[in-house]
Amino acid sequence: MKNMKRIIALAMVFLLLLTSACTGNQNSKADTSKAESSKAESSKADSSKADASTPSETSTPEEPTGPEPYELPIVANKVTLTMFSVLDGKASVSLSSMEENFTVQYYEELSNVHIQFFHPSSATSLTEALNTMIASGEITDIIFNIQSATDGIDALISNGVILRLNELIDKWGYYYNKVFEENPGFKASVTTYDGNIGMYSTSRLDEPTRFFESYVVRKDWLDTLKIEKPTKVDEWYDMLTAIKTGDPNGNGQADELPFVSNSNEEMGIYRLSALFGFNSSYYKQMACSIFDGKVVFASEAPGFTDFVTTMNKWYAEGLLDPETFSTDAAGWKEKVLTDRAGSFYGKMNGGIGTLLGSYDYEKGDPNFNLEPMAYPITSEGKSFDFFSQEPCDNGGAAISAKCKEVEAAVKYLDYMYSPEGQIMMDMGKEGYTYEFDSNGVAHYTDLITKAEGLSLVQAIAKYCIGGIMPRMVNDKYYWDAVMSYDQQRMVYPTVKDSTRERKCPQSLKYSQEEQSRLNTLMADIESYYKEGMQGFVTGAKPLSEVEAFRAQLKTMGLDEAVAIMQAAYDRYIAA
Ligand SMILES: [Ca+2]
Repeated sequence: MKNMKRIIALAMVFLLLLTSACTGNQNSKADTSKAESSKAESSKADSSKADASTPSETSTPEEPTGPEPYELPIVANKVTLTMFSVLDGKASVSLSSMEENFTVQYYEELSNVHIQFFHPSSATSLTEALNTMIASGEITDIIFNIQSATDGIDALISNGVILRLNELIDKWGYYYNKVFEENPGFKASVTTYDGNIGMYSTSRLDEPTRFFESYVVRKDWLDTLKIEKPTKVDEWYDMLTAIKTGDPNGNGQADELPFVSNSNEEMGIYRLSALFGFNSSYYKQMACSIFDGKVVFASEAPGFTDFVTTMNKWYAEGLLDPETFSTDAAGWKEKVLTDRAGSFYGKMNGGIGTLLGSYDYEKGDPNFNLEPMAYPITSEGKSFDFFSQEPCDNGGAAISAKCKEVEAAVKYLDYMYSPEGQIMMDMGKEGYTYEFDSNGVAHYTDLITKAEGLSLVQAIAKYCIGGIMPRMVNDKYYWDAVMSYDQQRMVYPTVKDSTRERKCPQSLKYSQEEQSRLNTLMADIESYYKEGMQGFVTGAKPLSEVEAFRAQLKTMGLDEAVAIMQAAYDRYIAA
């Protein structure tokens, strides 16, 4: 198995070598020659052998050639770094600090870097905790969740709170630099308006890991009703109506709620605007879409009137949960688990997986089944995805300007991006917390899957750093290992082929002035928009006022806000 893995790794290195030779990346020579030497335990001899294969490097040794690969341990003598990071609820069930986490200790053994964690109290908001720490001047060496501080990255750098990492990555960030080279757009995503890189960003480098949400339906009800999953908008209406009128839960009452909502992250009717070819969820890119290179706010999208009119009709006909704007995650789950909900928008794990796992099949319907549905084909003949993730998340870790062990801090974060570091963070130690099967798929061992009194994700959080801070990369092994049901694995193939041509990029960059102006404008726009949407859907606001609503948003400065976003989008495209 190990040999096979190594052969595959070498084959991939060779491919990379070819690819970067063709694209002529600045740092490709130094990087590709070292890619195979990333194994933590591999000897120095390996890397020096690799050096010999890069003749052009030796002729101009003074020229910057990008970061050098390195071996663990990171430092010869143990150093301690302090780290601000949230103690995830899944870990706090069994740990009082991440210092007790097995993989944190294992990484310390390999790296010689001891991490002293500072976990903010769950009683204060993250923003408040970060702001307080920054104001006190007593700042940890590594700061996770830095994006939640009130000051943006550029301000934190210019105020001397955190380090600009660009030059440090050039010097020591071998694996992060490789990510830049292998993922077009990634570097632009992590670079601020002022050209700073202020953090190591959390990321999803393997494509399947970027897809973990979809529409979900009671597949057993569709079978009972003898209908297929809908692929077009009118088929959606037919499906919801059939659920409403066909008594699929068999209790003789029309008590079914054909589409239910979870108001958290606007996982409700806002996600249904994809049926009309635009994004209406403020939670996602401030309700913006891209139409032919233009940033368009929801109320200005061509399908807007059609969307709100349809939602109003569906609401009036009882096809949408009457609590669609008020119910929380608990309320939504309860409706699914008590056989009242027909469909919803939800997550692969927290939705499909959790619900399949917590349903009472003995008391309830033994055929209970949830499956993902594709984004439907709109009247334009296309299926639009607005909600998948990009390789670069918005979160990440910064390094304090007061850090005394900068090289160790950079490399501690950087190694998490190496192939070995990725699987170590997510899965722990091979042979102890995980094993590879004969197909090369990593599985958690019984230590985790049979941990007493802990759910799978809680057990993972006790022993590994999969899915929680301070890991960097959500890798494909973890993505796969946390799925207990085939229905969860169906999400990626179900939604991956939709076009993302109208999806507004997650990380548009603004100058500090632009950001502050945008925040001011959007604060009022957001509340007026959401109030209006709720009114139109529920009927509290007559549909005859849609035009006045759109006009009012414009008087509130919508055009100016969109112009700021448009400029940022144009820069993003040009980068
Ligand atoms: Ca019924």
